[in-house]
Amino acid sequence: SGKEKWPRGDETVWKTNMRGVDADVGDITKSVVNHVQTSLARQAYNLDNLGAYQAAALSVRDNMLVNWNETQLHYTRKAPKRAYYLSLEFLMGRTLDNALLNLDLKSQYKDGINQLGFSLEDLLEEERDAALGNGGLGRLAACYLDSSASQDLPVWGYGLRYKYGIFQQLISPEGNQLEAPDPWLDNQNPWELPRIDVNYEVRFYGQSERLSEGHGRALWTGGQEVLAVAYDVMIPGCNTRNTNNLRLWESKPKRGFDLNSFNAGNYEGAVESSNSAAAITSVLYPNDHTTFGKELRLKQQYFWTAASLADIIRRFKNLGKSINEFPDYVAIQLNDTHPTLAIPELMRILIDEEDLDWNFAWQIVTNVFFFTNHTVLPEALEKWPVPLMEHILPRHMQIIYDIKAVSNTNTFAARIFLQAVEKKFPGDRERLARMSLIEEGFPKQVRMANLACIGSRRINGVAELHSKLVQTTILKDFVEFFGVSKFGNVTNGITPRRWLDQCNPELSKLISSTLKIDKSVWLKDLYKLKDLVKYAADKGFRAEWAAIKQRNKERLAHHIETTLGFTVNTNAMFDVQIKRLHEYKRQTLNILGVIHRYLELKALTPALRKKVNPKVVFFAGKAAPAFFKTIRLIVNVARVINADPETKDYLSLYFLPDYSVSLAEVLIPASDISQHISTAGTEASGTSNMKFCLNGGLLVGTVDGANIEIAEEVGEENVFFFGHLTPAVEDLRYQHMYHPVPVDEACPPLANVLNQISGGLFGDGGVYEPLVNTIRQGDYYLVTDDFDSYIRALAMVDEAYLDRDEWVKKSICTTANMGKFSSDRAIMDYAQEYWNLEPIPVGKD
Ligand code: NBX
Repeated sequence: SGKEKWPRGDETVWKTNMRGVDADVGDITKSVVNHVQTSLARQAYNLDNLGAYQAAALSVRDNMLVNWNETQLHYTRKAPKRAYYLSLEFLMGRTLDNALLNLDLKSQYKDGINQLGFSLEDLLEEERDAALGNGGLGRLAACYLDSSASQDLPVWGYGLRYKYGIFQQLISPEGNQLEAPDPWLDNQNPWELPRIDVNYEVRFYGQSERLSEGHGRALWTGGQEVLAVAYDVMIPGCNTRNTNNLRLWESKPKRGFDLNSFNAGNYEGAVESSNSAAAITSVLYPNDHTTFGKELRLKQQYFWTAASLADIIRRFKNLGKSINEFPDYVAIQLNDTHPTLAIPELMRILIDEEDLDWNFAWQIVTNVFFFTNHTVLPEALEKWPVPLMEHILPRHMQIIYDIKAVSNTNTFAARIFLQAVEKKFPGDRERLARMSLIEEGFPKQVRMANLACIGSRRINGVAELHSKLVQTTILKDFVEFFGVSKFGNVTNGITPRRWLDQCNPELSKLISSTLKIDKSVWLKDLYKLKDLVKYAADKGFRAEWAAIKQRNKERLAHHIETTLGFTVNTNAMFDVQIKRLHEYKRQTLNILGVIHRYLELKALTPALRKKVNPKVVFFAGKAAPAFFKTIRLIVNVARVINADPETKDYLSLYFLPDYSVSLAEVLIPASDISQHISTAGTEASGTSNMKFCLNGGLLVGTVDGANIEIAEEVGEENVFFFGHLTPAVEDLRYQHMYHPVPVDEACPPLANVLNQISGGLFGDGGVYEPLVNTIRQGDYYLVTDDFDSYIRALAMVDEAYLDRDEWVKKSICTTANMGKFSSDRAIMDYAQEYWNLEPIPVGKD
């Protein structure tokens, strides 16, 4: 009962026994040894690196928990408005190093671990990546959690606890991608806290019966009920006690198994329903940009949004406020359309369970949700077949039809849109059809972007150009309907904690000592880096800067040598393209450029070749099945080039398998240049471009996504731009269609490259025929149209690299001007311009 004394027992006993954060080495070794003995039940004399890592992790976790508990208590007492980041993907990577740095305990743990006979660096390598994401969208969510905690903002993440994260990529001897499961939880995960007591029932299938005419209540019964169980992951802020939470849901059968079947001796039937419940959170879908029509994926989306909303509403109700104050206490960010079912789900709760009137419920809903779009590629816009939705979520399908009817005829629509449309475009039925939540066809489909757009308070894109394109293409009708103020831009950002301090410790140290400020200051105000510009003129500083880049290249070479057995030439320029493989990202342009460079080298005399700057090209990235051929080509080109005695000192090429956050942390600090070469208008933002530049790598790129804003900040003289601009892209595609020009005429050097591939220079040319023909025919992503200008940009890179002093200046000025791209800036934008959220620092009042 509420009158119970709390805490129970003797309050002073509680207080004197509450632990704080371990500050000195003695406390740390004691806590690690304690975990070895008790949590792991192991002995000091047969402890391996994995065991020592686990004990160290548990000890660090204890320290995080002290702060986590304090933070949650503080938030509960202060009862501020909170924001929730709903993302089907969180690509967290490793935790231990990041936690040690954010808690400022790294040097103490280093000493303590040393005293116990281990090396902290070795232990860090024992940790498996948490890879619950495909690429940029999932990693962005992870950076945003770090920035929310670091700026004391009361933000929680909600996602799914997949048993298997993104697949492990293997490359077969022929160069094909092979996929293996990622059993990341097999060694146990010290970073998650199971909350068996926090669970919700989620219904699927069944019947929905309307209880009144029109848009009133309904009763949804029957079907299958699945249990959602919470697992909490602590998110420590940098240099603050604020520690936020990422809550991941696991699906479980509601009852262990079906007792009737079990009693009847039908053991398999008895576990069947438990298997289907567990399947919901078993695996992350590995496709980026398309995964539609799959029943299990739809079930994942609903399972996760229903459990998260139930949890958010329960927390809100504990405040004792009336439901109409919900938008004053809760903001929910929808990371792409994947959580859009939260909109009809909140309607269902408000109407069917809270008994609110339809219009009132809709007013609450449209003040709670915010929607971020991450792509304008038309094939990537999520749609669900109406029959599938009706089957799995009958009540939500009714609500979607109600929203459709009401939003097209009711107050706001009629007043603002329909009348205006009638006046401006009498009888414009096409416009209504485009804006409808339902796409006509066989079958009819629900358009999730339209639903997210109608149901949200504000909508944003992820870089200036992208946000413009969202407003002028896919959501144009909605801008004309709602007015432009509902639409905005928040340019993406990256956390400088992981993407500089953690992955490039030497550079971080040099920055702090040069600027004469503690790293905790500039890491939380990245604009401070600007002061580095004046040191670009300092020869000694440039030498140190260049030496760090060199050591990072050696670190990468060492990593490759020990994991893959290749010896990499560290005197070469390192040129890196690492990202998901996708046609629009144009890894093909890069590999065709490499072949072109190889053919040119072959044509030189040995004496002239000696004047060429050596270059090593790195690729990494996982592919959806449609793009396997590109990997195969890269691997087979590498095989030929790396074995050619005439050229191998001047050009070599590596495809590094199984790209991950941890691999990125080694590659990025080692790059001289990196490639971000999407067809203009197709890459919404890109975020690795920011990571490379922050680490002093220069950018080769198209005028696309956040490349544009990076060039604005660092100066166009420090970026190697090439290619057609966005407005030209459509015209070129039109020309391809109606006035095709053969590639031999359009671009002879490219035609030569394609002929060499077909001719078998890299093994059976027939294998690559589909890929090569796509380009010969003038491909949709304009490889032919951009090839010449791409080759010229790379020639300019070579020329600039010859003047090493100038190059290092460019590198310094690039890092110095990356302040804008801290995810702290981005998340503060969301907090102020979207969520209306205040920082709630722990222990400061
Ligand atoms: O989101 C990416 C964009 O392509 C990048 O330009 C952008 O920088 C980044 C962050 O805003 N999108 C992305 O990574 N999408 C997915 O991974 C994805 C995964 C599943 C799915 C659709 C998209 N069904």
